[in-house]
Amino acid sequence: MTRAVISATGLFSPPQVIDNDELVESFNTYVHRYNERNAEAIEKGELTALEPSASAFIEKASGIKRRHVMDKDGILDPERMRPSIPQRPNSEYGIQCEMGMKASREALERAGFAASDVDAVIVACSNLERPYPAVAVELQDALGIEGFAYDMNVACSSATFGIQAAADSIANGHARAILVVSPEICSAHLNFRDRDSHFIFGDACTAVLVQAAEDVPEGRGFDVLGSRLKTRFSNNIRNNFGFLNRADESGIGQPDKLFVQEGRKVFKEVSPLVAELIGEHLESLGLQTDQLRRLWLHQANLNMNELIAKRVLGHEPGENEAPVILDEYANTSSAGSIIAFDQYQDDLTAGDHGVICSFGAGYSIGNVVVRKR
Ligand code: CO8
Repeated sequence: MTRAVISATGLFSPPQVIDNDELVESFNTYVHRYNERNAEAIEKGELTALEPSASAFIEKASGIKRRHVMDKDGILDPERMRPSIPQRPNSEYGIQCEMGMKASREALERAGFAASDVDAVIVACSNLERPYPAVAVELQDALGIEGFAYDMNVACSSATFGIQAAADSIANGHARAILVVSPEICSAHLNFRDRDSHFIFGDACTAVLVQAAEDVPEGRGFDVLGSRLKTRFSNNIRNNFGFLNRADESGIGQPDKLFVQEGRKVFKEVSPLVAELIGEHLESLGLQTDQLRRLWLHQANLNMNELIAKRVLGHEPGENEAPVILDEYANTSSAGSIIAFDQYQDDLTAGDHGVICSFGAGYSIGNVVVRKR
């Protein structure tokens, strides 16, 4: 069986940034206008007045200070509160394909590997701009790759599930080099009028180049020692947007066609599952937790990551033991743990072990144990 190696990663982060104060100002303007417009109904008890948001709450509850987005103006306009991303003509590459090209080219450049030598593309993310043709096939075309491509969606765990799919294809001899690309435009599926969640997400695209070990020079990349996936059904993170919406007019425009969650329940239910799965996976590979140099965890909530890291490591995580990138990027769904991996790996030396672990909607958990080459 051929072992898989993560030979390089790439990141595209949109240049437009919204900090908490800007986001809260827009939200609170919306709240003020809503309460004024509905003052009479609120007075009569027919409607409930909306509560304002607060930057201090956002940073304390989540660790998020700012987020990169594809369109700042549309999101911050209190009369709009969603990005403006016009549909492109079919003759042009789509926006997720374009994000994927940028991240993939960075990964290929870092690996010193030609796009024409890649055998397959997996686009793995939470929201795809259309059902078909697959964004992955479009990206394959844009990069000049022969072979095959497909899209997959396991929400926050898409990238780690994609890495396992790539490693399996390599092990089975179906391909020797696969790009796993996660173009996440979370801002387009976020309800910026919902106080509980308007601050959570940002946009980003990551690319992971997975290759057959024999093709990667010694000293480059990370051996994939194993991966473990787990899913358990839950309605606590849900999005009811889909092609059947137009067959039921009563639902169109409802908030549940965007991201909804019971954040506190997610926190409580998912954290122990994740810690348990990482522990069991390491044990099955004959590894002790004190051999771990790094945990690149899903980036949804700072407090959640600290709790999981403490449970796995048996002590408070030291500096960079479980790096957090939420302050700069917010939750970028499946791209989050890969951004952490991309940005916090240069100090590792050959033989160091680490874990890339995603968790979220489904519920879904994807764990990949790696060793620096
Ligand atoms: N400003 C001020 N106060 C607020 C605000 C706000 N914006 N929002 C809530 N509050 C208040 C509440 O009213 C409440 O007040 P009170 O105590 O008086 O009732 C108080 O603050 C506490 O509220 P919560 O209990 O809701 O706050 P938490 O401490 O639980 O923090 C979080 C909320 C940050 C949402 C937290 O629960 C969390 O992060 N949980 C984990 C969630 C998680 O991991 N989710 C996974 C995300 S899913 C994913 O990653 C990918 C999904 C697919 C992508 C979709 C793309 C869009």
